[in-house]
Amino acid sequence: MSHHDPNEIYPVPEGRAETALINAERYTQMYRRSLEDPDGFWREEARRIDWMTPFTEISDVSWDKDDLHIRWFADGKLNASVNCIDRHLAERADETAILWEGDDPADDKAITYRQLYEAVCRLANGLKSIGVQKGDRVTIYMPMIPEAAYAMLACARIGAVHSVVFGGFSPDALAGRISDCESRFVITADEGLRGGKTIPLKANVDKAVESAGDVDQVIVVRRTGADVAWDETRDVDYATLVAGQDANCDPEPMNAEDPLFILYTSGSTGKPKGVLHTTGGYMVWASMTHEYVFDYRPGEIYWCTADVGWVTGHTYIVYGPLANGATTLMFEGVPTWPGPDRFWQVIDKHKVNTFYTAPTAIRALMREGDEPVKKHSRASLRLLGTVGEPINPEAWCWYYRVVGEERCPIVDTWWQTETGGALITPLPGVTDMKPGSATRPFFGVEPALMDADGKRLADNGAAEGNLVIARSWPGQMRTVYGDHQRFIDTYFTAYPGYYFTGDGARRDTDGYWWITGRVDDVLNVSGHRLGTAEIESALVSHDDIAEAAVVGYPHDVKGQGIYCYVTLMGGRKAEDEDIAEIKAWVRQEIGPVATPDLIQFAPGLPKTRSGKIMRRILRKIAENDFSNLGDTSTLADPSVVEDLIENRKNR
Ligand code: 6R9
Repeated sequence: MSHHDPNEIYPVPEGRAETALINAERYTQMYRRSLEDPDGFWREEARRIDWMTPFTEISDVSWDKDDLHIRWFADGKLNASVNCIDRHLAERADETAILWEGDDPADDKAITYRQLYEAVCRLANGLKSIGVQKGDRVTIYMPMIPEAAYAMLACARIGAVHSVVFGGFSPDALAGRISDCESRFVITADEGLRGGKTIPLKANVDKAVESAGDVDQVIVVRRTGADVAWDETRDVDYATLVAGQDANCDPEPMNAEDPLFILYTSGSTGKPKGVLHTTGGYMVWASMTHEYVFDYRPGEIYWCTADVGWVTGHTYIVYGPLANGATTLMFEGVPTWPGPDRFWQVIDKHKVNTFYTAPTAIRALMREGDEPVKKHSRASLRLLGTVGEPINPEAWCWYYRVVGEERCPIVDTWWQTETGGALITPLPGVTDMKPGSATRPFFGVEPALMDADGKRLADNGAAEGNLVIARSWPGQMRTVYGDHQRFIDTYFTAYPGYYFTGDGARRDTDGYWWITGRVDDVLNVSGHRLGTAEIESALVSHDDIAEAAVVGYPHDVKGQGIYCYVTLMGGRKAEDEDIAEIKAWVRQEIGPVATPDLIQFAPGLPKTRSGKIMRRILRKIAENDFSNLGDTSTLADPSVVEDLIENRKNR
């Protein structure tokens, strides 16, 4: 069993600072300037984007809830697709823009910047030909195939607003997202293909459109060639649509504050929010964070394993890397198919330099042991990244030691759909790492901590509280589509004058930031604040525990008790002594205050399809309240919930 000292420091690997784009001295100087002279800083930094009409205004922001507006570079005009494609043609038309790896390991292709240009222009013209106009919303419900990126960029080219809906969502979830933004166009595929299994995308769209109503046209890419139902008046074959189109399409000059996309994300209450990002600020943020956080150099192969249905796919598969002229790897499959070594096999096959994935994937692969990793050389790797949830030190260390062989820095990037790109993150040539800490703020980002009474805690020294951001940054979301009041209520009301992240955080004496999890997941046990992530991390550091989720439940004496859902290694069934052992373990790892009150062994945990544990459901079950579990439609495997309820009742 391993123990982790939270202050253990992993220095920037040798030689890295000398070659990195940003070293410690430069970080300090740039960070200071970004806060002290923001206008000067952003005026220069925004030049990384090609503007059709240069901006003269920098920012015009008020977070006052009675006059809330956020505008960056507002008098500038640009087009996102030009920045991702056209401007690279002079120098790298024949270099690979998108390196596609199919679900089947024998299936791959390289799309050059010139080919990307032509594919996007043809589709943009095709969209116009069926009536898509500037400002129209276009829903994209696609597998991870190049056409998904073409679709996003074609929308951007003509000023249509895309709303990508993850291909794993149900027809109902899709319908809700189509009707919320009154989208009249859907782009999809006949079927998706993941882990050797097909996903009936077109059939799902057919169902969704039936209930969503006003969809005029559905464009269908033939991915598997399956026989799908066809409505001659509504359905359009993608290949036919683009076949006769001109391979040039004049880009629409967009105002910096014109919408680029909507992306739906779950809140703690109510239906999903349509997070709206605009063009100028988002592109600056995507490009800048991609370059600096991943220390990106021309010619490198960069792989983010997210799906384009999530914000990580938007910013770090499509817009960020392409804005920088990178080669971005797009993977259709899953980490464990055909074998548990697929990631490492793909890394060797394509000589991947940067690999960016989620802690949940790392934990799953860690369970498979070191052998599948070591079977492949991974010699090309220079940098590793994580995103999506706090990473427990065990998983971090395995990733660092086994996958990266202690030569690759890990960038643990904290951010949200709402933030557009990374806000708190190490920089590879700058930041000494601590496993589990997202470390330090990116340029222009001023994080702060609030206590329960809404008082800002001191900016120096150790502190813990609710994480807010004290000033605007260009990549910030601008509104909730169709519900500006909800935007104000959710993010700017709890702490007037601040953006409220919904996360809790701790800052240590070195000024490092540790995200402790969503604030609704913070427990108050006998007056002590405990992050569920902290307890989970302790649990999974036990050799017998594969996965754990912790929630609070009402406790007569302590206020809240600690309820732990635990999955044992190898699906092993629990014995009586396991409970005593695990309680003692956590007590020892964190302290008596963190001793679990109840432990429920679970064969599986309820997760969203992006791998996030749905704590809301776990809290209800822990509270013995099975009647009101809310929306379970986004679960990867809904049957897990029935098992949990059954076990809870039998306790
Ligand atoms: C990019 C993304 C946002 C929430 C966020 C936080 C959690 C994301 C994290 C992290 C700790 C990290 N989160 N990255 N927590 N360390 N490096 O995941 O966006 O799906 O909107 O989720 O995810 O709780 O508030 P999104």
